[in-house]
Amino acid sequence: MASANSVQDCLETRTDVSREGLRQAILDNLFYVTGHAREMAEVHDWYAAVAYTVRDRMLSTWVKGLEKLAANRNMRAVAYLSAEFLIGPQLGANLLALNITEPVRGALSDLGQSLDEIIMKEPEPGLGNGGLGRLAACYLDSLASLGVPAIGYGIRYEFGMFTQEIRGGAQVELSDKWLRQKFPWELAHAEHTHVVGLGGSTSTHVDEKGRLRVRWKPGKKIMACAHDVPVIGHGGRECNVLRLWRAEAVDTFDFESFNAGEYFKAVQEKIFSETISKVLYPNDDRYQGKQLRLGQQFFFVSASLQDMIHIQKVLGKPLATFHETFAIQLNDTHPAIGVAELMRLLVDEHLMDWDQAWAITTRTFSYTNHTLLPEALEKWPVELFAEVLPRHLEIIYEINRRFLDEVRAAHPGDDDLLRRLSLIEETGPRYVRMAHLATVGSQAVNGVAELHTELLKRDVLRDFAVLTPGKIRNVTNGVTPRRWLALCNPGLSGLITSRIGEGWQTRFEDEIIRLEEFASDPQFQKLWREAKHANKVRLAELARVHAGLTLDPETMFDVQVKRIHEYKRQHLNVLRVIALYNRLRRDPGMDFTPRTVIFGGKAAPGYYMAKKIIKLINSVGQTIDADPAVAGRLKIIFAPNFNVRNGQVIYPAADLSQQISTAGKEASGTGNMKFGINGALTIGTLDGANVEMLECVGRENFFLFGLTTEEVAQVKQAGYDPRRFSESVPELGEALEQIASGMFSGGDREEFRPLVDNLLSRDDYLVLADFESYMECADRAASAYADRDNWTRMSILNVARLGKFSSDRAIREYCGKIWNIRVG
Ligand code: 26Q
Repeated sequence: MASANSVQDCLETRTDVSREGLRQAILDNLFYVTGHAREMAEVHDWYAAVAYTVRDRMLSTWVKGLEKLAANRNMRAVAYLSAEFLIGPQLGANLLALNITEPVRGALSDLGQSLDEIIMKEPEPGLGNGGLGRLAACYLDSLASLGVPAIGYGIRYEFGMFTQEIRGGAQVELSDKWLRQKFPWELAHAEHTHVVGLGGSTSTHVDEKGRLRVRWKPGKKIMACAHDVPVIGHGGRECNVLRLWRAEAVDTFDFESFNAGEYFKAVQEKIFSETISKVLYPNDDRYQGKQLRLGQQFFFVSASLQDMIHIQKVLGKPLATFHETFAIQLNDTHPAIGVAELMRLLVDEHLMDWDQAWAITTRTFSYTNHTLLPEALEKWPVELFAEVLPRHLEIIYEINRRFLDEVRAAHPGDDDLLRRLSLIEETGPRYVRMAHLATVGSQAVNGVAELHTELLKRDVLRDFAVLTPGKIRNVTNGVTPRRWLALCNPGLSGLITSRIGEGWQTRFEDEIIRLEEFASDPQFQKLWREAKHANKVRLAELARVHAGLTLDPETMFDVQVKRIHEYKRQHLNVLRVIALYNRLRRDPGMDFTPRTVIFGGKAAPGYYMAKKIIKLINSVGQTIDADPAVAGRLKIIFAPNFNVRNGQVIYPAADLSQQISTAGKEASGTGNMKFGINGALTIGTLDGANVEMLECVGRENFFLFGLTTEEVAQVKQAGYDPRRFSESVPELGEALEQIASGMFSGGDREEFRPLVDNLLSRDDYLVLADFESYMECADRAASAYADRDNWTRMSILNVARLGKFSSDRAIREYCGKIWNIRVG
C-alpha cells in the first residue's frame, strides 16, 4: 500500500495487507480498540475488530483525499446535499474496494472465525427510505471510483429507517437502533462544528459604514457536529468523505439558562437540540408540513454551507469564487432551503451585495427532481416557514420579487404566468413552493429518466421550461455495478470475469456488452443457470433461517421488492396471483410454470392503503399455502424488512423482475436496473427507466404490457370507470369478489373492503384497466421461462446490454452536462 509521510511514522500493523499481517492487526484491534480478550469475543466484537482493521487501511488514502481537495486549488468539487444516504453494510463493500477480501477471510479463518458470518452481523445504517437515498449512495461510490473530488453532506439520524416485522400478516414498525453498538466506520470530528440558528426574529439597522443590514436573532441555536464516513473508490486509490451532521446542544446556551437558575429549561433546550437529528421521516411519497422536518432540512444544509465556506477560506480563496470551488447538487427539494441560506450567508454574514451573491448562488446549485406526484412536491405553509426561518422567508420574498420582475419584463401582461411561476402559492392558504425555489436558484435542473424529464418539462415545470429553455436536462439514473453485481453476486461475477476479464467492474458501460458473444453458448448458458440457481438456494436458505419461510429454488422466482405504494401497484400483482390460483383450482391438470411470487418492501407507517396491501399479500399467501391442490406450483410470500442487505440477496436470485407502475408515475426506478444486471428479465410498463432498459435490451427480451402515459391520460380524460373492467374481465371480477367476500380474511368482509372499494370506485392508478394486458404478458413470461435455453439466452443478453445503467455513466453525465467537471 502506498504510504503518505504521516503514515510512514505509524506502525505497519495498520497498513500491512498480508494474511498474517491482517491476522495480527485484527487481534490488536480486538484487544486495544474494542477491549475484548480473544476468548471472550463475540461475533460483533470480531466485526468491530475487522472493521477497524479495514478502516486503518483506508486512512492514508482518506487523509490524502482531504489533502488533495485542499491542495488542488483549481479543482471543482461536488457537494452532494441529500437528506438521505442509504449506504448499506460497509464491510463487504470496503473489502472489495481495497481488494483484500481473500486475505481477510484467510486471517479470520486462522482465528477460527468466518468472514461471511461476521458480514451478516453488521448492523446496516438505514439512513434513507428507498430509491432516492440509495441513489445518493451509488453516486458517492461512482464519484470516488472515478476520482472526482466530492463530499456527501447529510444527517446522522440516530434512528434510521424502521425495522419491519410481520405479525399476523401486518406490518409492525420497530425502531432502528443502528448506533447501539458503535459505528466503526465513522470518525467524529469535534473540530468541525458549526452553529445553526432556528426561529427568532429579524431586525434592520444601519451599520457603521452606512449600509442597511438585516440581523437575524435566532430563538434557538444548535450545534452541528461532523461525523465522517470514508467513501473509498474501487481499487482503493481515491477516497472521498460522507459528512453527516449530528445535532448537539450549544453549551453556552445551556449555561445562560443554567446561570439564571433555570436548570429545567437548560435541559429542555438540550433535548430539543438533539431532537433535530433524532429520526428519519419514514415517508417517501407524501410531503407533510412537519415543523421538525423543516428544522432538519435547514440544520444540515446550513451546517454544510458553513462548512464549504470554511473550506473556501482554508484554501485561501475569496468568496467571490465560491462557485468555482463547489458544484452543489440538491437531491430533490429536501435541501432546497440552501438557496436562501447561501444568500443569507453571503449577504448578511459576509456583506456581499445582493447581485453578486445571487450570481454566485445560481452558478453553484443544481437540482435533481425525483417525482411528478403532486402530493409529493414539498410546499411549506408560509406561517410555519416564518416561525422556523423568518429571515429566509424574507430572502425568498426578495428572490421572488426580483424573479417575477424579470418575468414581467419578458412577458408583459401575463398575470397568470406570474401566478404559476411564483415561489409562493397564493390560491388559498399561502405556501412556499420548494421546487420553484430550487429551480430559480439553480443553473441546471434534471430529471432522472428520459420519460420523467419530458413529463417534467410538459407538466410540473412547464413554465420554467419555456422561460429558460435548455435549463431542464436529463440524466438517467444508474446503480453501482460494484455493490449491485460484484459484491452481491460473486457467482455470476466470477463467471462474467472468466469470459471478459474484470474490466466491467470499472468500465461497465463499455465492457459488459462483450458478454453478448456468449449468449448462445450452451456451456456458458449452463454455468449461467447454475449461478442463478445457487443464488436462489442462498435466498431460500436465508428466508428459512430468518423468516421461517419455505421457498423452492426449482420454481420460477417472480419478484417485486420496493416501497409499498399504490402507484407501484403491488395490488395488481396480487390480483394476478389470485387469478392464477383460481385457474389452478379449476384445472389442476393444466400446464403451469411452478412459481414463487416474492414481495418485499416497507409501507410508510401512516399510509393506510399500503398497509392493507401488505396484509393482503400475506393473507393470500396463507390461503394458498393451506390449499394442497396448488402445493409445489404456486406460492406467494412476503419477505420482511426489505433493506440494502436483503436486496443484495434478493436481486441476484430473481428470474423475473416486476416493474409494473402506472405509466408516468415512477420517475425512474433503480431496482429495475439491479434486477436486470443480475440476470432477471423484466415484466414492466412503459414507465421511468423501463423505457430506456427496453430500448437497450430490445423488445424481444422484455415483457412489456399496459397503457402508455398518453393512454393513461386519455382514459382519465374520458371519465375512467373501473367497474367496466371488473364486469367485463371475468378473472378480474372474480378475484375482486373473492377478496371482498372474505375468502382471504377468514370470512371477514371488512378487512379488505377499503381496498376493493377504492379499486372499484376510484382506482387512481388504473390497476383494473391494466389487468388484462398484465395477465396476458405474465403468461407469456411464464411460458418463455419453460424454454430454459432461450430464457437463459435472454437473461445473458439483458445483462450484456444494460451497461448504460451503471452509476459511473450517470456520474460522467453529471460531470459533463451539469457540473462542468472534467473526469479522466
Ligand atoms: C419529503 C418531505 C417530508 C418527509 C419526507 C419526504 C420525502 C422523503 C423521501 C419525500 C420523498 C422521498 C424519496 C423519494 C424517492 O425515493 N423517489 C425515488 O427516487 C428514485 C431515484 O431517483 C427514483 O428511481 C424513483 O422512481 C423515485 O420514486
